[in-house]
Amino acid sequence: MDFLARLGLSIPLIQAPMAGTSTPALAAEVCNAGALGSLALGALGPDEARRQIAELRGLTIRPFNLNLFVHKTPQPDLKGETAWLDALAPIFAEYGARPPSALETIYQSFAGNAGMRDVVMEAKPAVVSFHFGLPDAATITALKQAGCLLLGSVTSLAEAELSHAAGIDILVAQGWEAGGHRGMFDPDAADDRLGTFALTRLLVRWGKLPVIAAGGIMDGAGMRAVLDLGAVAAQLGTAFVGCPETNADAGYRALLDSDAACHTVMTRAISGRPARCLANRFTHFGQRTDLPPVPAYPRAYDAGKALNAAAKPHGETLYGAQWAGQGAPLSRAMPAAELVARLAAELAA
Ligand code: FMN
Repeated sequence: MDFLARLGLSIPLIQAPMAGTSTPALAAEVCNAGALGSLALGALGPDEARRQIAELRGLTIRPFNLNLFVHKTPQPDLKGETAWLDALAPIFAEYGARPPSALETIYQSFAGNAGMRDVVMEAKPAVVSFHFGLPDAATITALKQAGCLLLGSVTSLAEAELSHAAGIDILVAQGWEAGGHRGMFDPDAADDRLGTFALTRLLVRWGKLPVIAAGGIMDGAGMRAVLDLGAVAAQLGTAFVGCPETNADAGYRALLDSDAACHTVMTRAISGRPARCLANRFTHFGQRTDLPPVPAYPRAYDAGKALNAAAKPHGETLYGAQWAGQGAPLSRAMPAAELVARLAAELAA
């Protein structure tokens, strides 16, 4: 399959979906500049998802990607979650606050989610991508019959094999360098922590599906490198965080733009799943060795978001989910259309 021709792209570039950070405006600018823009629907319910899709459609007529989280639905664990909240309580207290009395499952998985399935089937986007796992066979069949190209994030050959067997069209090979949540299907399984370079090459040599490389790619040279490894395109997340079109707040932008960007940490403490974040007070807390187990995703994120909300009014922005990949020091804050044009020029140079 000719990925670029099928989607009419002029550059082999995908703006990564970034729940909480990417916006319809960002995706539209990227699409209009000739790359593939993505809307992250993973943390949204059907009403807000419909609203964002309509906003995007109002800003571009070009193909776009809708992204969904397909994680296992967590079981509440009152005892374990109380222990976690007790461990966080002293930090909340520093800001005159208390942790939530109990954790909630703050958003639903796409697995078995009829409401979100309706949203995506109505929208019939050119591309649908999955993170954390795969939907059931009936959903995959329905989306393919609707003409959607299906992308699945994978972090290993085993996940690639599952994706291939399920009917996924293209793999997004997410390396250990990548910013944001690691797409591994089972966050408790052993993780070989394959880097983007090794994983991309492994999956290209395996040869069953086209590969999009993701993780640590920040400029045209990085894109060229993964194309040379055999990828059909590069998916960049961190590179777009500093664009004015994102929802990143001032604290996140400032940290990304500082020497602190040289330090990122893979942590579960913020959300309950491994995710790469700029080193901050939350990742530092997560590195303590005396903590109880972090509750399941996304229940732990309920407390993580509450802590950030408690600290921010006091001027403390370092409890945010400031996701970024290892390439963060290479980030360039500029409008998305300019960034896409810059990447295209660098790639062509
Ligand atoms: N991937 C998803 O599939 N869905 C998401 O909602 C999502 N949110 C992210 C949020 C942020 C702020 C970042 C930086 C990444 C996110 N990712 C998400 C991961 C990206 O798809 C991609 O794997 C990663 O950005 C690639 O690494 P890079 O950040 O070094 O470019």
